[in-house]
Amino acid sequence: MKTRAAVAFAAGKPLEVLEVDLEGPKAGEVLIELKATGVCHTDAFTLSGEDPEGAFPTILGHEGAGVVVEVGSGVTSVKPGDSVIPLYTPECRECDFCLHPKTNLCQKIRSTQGQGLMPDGTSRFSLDGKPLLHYMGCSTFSNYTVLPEIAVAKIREDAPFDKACYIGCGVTTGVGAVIFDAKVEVGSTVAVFGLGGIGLNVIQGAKLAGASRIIGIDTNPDKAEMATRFGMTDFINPKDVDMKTTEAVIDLTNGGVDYSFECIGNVNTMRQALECAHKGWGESWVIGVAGAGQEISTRPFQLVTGRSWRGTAFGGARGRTDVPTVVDWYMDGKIQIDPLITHTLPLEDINTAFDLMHEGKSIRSVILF
Ligand code: NAD
Ligand code: DAO
Ligand code: ZN
Ligand code: ZN
Repeated sequence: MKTRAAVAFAAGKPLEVLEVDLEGPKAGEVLIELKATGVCHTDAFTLSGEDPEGAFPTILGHEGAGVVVEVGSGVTSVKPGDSVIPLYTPECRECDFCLHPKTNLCQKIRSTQGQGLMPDGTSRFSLDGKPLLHYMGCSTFSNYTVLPEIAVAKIREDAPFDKACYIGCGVTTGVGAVIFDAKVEVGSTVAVFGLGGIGLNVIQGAKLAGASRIIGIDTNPDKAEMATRFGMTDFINPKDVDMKTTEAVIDLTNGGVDYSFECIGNVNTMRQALECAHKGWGESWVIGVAGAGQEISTRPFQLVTGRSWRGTAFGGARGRTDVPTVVDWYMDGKIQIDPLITHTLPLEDINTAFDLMHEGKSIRSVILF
């Protein structure tokens, strides 16, 4: 079939919206009509050429929501008409990782997904007879896409696609890091470095968990208003404080926070986030993805004295199991998404969504098909 898609032909070039060819689903695969997709920093990171795994030409996008159109043989968990969210972190429920209680990083299709291919080693997308690569196993910047069944979460039918798509990455990553991975307890103190699309979701996750104090840190003072609406109790702009950010957090919390989350992708703020965690028990969680070749450092004594340094991907969510729960939290009013969707655009204007992100004018832009 033909489908409209935004194609990334090369790093650093704007996307081109055109008709491409899409093969139907093979055994164990699902054809989905995307209704909406968010534009995330990771798409921009790959498009910039900074992503060591980035390969072109490709169809980017990994934060979508839509409807199942057709299923390949052997597919049992979804059927045509089901509302779904594509999963860049799949859940096969049978690999060593899925069977381990401490991780959500299913490895069943990791190697082919990393190469931009379906599990059989081929692509379903092509243009003029030449293959186009898939991206993060999702390629949601296409009106139609094909995914392995294990990379599809079935969600409730009353969830609006233009909001639910954000659960495919940003919402689950932030809220899930607090609830599924860190398991923040009622009354905890929390510091959040970076108040963008991820950090705001960490803040609302911390509020949902019952944190007593939520300290937000951002060099852009315009971020404070929305963060306060989402549950931030104290704001630190590193540019405005005389002391180091670490000391400012320690000052506010009588020795440091129980949990800190780095939501920027900067190795210096990762260090600050670790070092403002409380001696003896403080946990610091890295969410931000640093540029290729970057390294983190601290004095090992920070760890010897009881701080832990951890990382989290997709909020620790097991996609097929936990994404429907996050959708319920939204539909039940436990978490907010609507104020975070600052722009909606047609696919033809997708490059504007990248511009808005780079100019710091959007929290999340959503493309409506
Ligand atoms: P964003 O650009 O919306 O937010 C980053 C915020 O950090 C901005 O508000 C910016 O003003 C602030 N900032 C920048 N430098 C700062 C500094 N030195 N000190 C204080 N504040 C600073 O980005 P986002 O969409 O929220 O994504 C954040 C990170 O999370 C990115 O690195 C992204 O790749 C990563 N991410 C990780 C996962 C995961 O599963 N681990 C998933 C999605 C995104
Ligand atoms: O299993 O080795 C692996 C890969 C897991 C990928 C997890 C993605 C981490 C965050 C990247 C940014 C997401 C948009
Ligand atoms: Zn993302
Ligand atoms: Zn698995």
